[in-house]
Amino acid sequence: MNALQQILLGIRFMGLKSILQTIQYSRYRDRIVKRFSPPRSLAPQAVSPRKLENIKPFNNGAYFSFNDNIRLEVAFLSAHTVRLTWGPGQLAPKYAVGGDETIAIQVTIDQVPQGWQLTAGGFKLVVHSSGHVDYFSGGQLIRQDTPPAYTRPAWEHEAPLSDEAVIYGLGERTRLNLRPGSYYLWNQDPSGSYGPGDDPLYLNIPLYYCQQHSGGYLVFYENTFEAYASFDSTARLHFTDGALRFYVCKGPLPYALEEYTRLTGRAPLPPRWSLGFHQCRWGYHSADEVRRVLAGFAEHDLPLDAFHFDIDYMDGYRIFTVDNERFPEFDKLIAEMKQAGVEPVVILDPGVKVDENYGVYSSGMRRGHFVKLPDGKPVRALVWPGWVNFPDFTNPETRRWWGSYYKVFLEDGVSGFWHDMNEPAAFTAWGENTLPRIAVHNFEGREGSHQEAHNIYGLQMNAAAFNAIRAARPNQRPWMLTRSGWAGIQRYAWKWTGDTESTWAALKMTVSTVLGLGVSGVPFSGPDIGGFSGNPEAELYIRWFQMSALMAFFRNHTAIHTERGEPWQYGPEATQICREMLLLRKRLMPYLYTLTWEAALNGAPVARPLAWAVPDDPRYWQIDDAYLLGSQVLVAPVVEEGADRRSILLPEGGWYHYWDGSYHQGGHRVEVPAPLSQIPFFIKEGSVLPMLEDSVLSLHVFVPPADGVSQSVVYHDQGEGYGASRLDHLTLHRRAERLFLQRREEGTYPGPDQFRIVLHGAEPGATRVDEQPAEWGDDGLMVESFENLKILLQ
Ligand code: MIG
Repeated sequence: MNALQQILLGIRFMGLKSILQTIQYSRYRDRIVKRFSPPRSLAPQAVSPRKLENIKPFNNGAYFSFNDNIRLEVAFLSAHTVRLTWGPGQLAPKYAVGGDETIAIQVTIDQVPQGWQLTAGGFKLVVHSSGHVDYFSGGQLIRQDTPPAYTRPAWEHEAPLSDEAVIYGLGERTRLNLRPGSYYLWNQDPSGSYGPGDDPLYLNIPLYYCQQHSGGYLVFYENTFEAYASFDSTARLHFTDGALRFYVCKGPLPYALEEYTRLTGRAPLPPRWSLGFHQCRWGYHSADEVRRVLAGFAEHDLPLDAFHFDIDYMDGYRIFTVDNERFPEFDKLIAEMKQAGVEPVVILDPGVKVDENYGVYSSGMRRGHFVKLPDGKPVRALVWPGWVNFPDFTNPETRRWWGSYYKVFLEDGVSGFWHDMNEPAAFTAWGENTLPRIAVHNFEGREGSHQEAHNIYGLQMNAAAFNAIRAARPNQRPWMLTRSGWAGIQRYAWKWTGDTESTWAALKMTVSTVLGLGVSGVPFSGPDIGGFSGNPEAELYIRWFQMSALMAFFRNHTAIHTERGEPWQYGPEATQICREMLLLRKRLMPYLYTLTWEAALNGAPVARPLAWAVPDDPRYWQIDDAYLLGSQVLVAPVVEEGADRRSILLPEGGWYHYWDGSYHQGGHRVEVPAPLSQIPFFIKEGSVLPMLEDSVLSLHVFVPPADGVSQSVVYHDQGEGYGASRLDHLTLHRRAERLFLQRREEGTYPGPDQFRIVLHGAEPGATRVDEQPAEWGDDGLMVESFENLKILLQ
């Protein structure tokens, strides 16, 4: 978009008055920035560690002192993770990495010719007297740090990359492999909409995973300041302030993520309904309109699980209010929805309208909850309600105060919360569309600038909400969706990919964005179906719908001023295809739900890059138009206009094509039909895929053609709350023409006690269930409860 188009679009979205106000805000901001900026001092000289002066070992590491007051602390946190902290510089607040760091790991420290060697199990570091640091895993060199450069207050850190290395991560990006490329780490609303190449976006995390031959590793920099990253012959990170503290976790990727999420926390189990289908649109203007939309879903026989209220429901965009004229008796509407099995979700923005007659504002003012200028006055900015103040979520008092308002909606029965504009985003005519950097935040009492608080603003907004909801509704699982965040955001919220263009390129890009978020520790995410800003043709809409149905977050959403986006707006064929996908999603629920359990257990994302399964074959590392959905399913969405076939390089092993049951040997490229009604996806041989069919749990067994053993699990609980759970461990064993399926229960949740067994890729003959002969029906073998199944294959 050029500047004029941007302005015209702005006028259309916000009206002329608001545009004029943006000019006012931009001038105000420039004025205060000028007034409060410190005088420029002479650029300091860069210094680097060159000479080791002193070393002081401790239980799990050592302190090193270098020339020019540069110091390094090395601390092993496990035999897989080491933390390095180069100073001077302010440490980050404990918002991402919490918990107790007293680690019972024994580290051996030896003097070696280059410097000092620290060993913890199979993980070894050599700190050179010259400031270089080498990392070894099982004796193999996996990474080498160049001595960092400190140019007060900025740190620059660099490590060479091997030729074949690919890089994933940095939070929300538009590409999967980030190499070569340069990136900016500063949470930002791209304004309007975004597509491939736009950078930065709403959610940045200074974390990357390096996938390479000699064993991969993950690096997470615990530094919230504005930063730059680039990956070419080296990986280079530049932090504009703060201490250079980072964690290195050894690969392969699943292990590294398990370690990283041990540090920054795991996503809690979500309520099961959140895996269903969510409907949303900006511009559902009244309760009547909402009712018509819900009726439309019922009429068209389209199952709906959640409905999101966008900003239209508010009274003049005042947070925690409802417009009583357009949405009278909101609590009744909410109750009606829930009665119909649809979970209501409301949007909340952080900006609080400046209005003396509005309780949230006056209370916040009275108690000093807003972000301030250095002179103590609250800083104003412009968003939907006009002038607003922003709550300071780095203040524990403010978090409690803000959290107390969720009760308003919890009492009405609202099920989930959607946090938008929390980069934070403000409307401007020029300059940065956020708060001025000189603004002051509380930081748990120690104070810091917006420069430091900006990237964790969204994280702390979600922390405030999560803790409040958790306390107010102790028997229900909080569910939140966020646009911004930072490391650790997975503990609180799911993430949607924001305002994407409605183009084929953006559809394809979304795969990369979702995979990159997953590698960055955010296991649950997904895009707006059809893209946000435009009017997709039916074909693009259908392809987008199909792909979203096979991602964690499955929501239809579109911008105000676009055409209506409900499935039936695209005609009967589209409606039918969407209906089938909705039903498929429902059938897949036991599998998807088990994936949320897995994410909660070890941080594994729902959607994973192919490198997850084939870490030693570089042919797979750059595939950005396909993904693994858990460990048993591979999805190859159609992301090209007009395509009715799809080719894909399948990982080693055998794969069953879902739609026609054909068997394909992995390790090379296969091509399958992809008519408009089908998104290609495959199930790995040896899988036992749990599906809910006619209220019975079907176990779909994908029979391996050769001898072998494989494991699957199914997780069960009541889908909400914190009660009993159960895992079914399933072991599938093929020996010649005999197939054994063994089931072992762990945990006390009672159901299910009936199963349907369905075989794929082989015909069953004589069968015994717990030693008793059993008969197969037309649609499989019904069994009550079982421990051992023996099937003679025909
Ligand atoms: O300035 O609430 O990304 O999903 O519909 C735009 C209105 C504000 C941006 C979100 C989008 C939402 C819209 N919001």
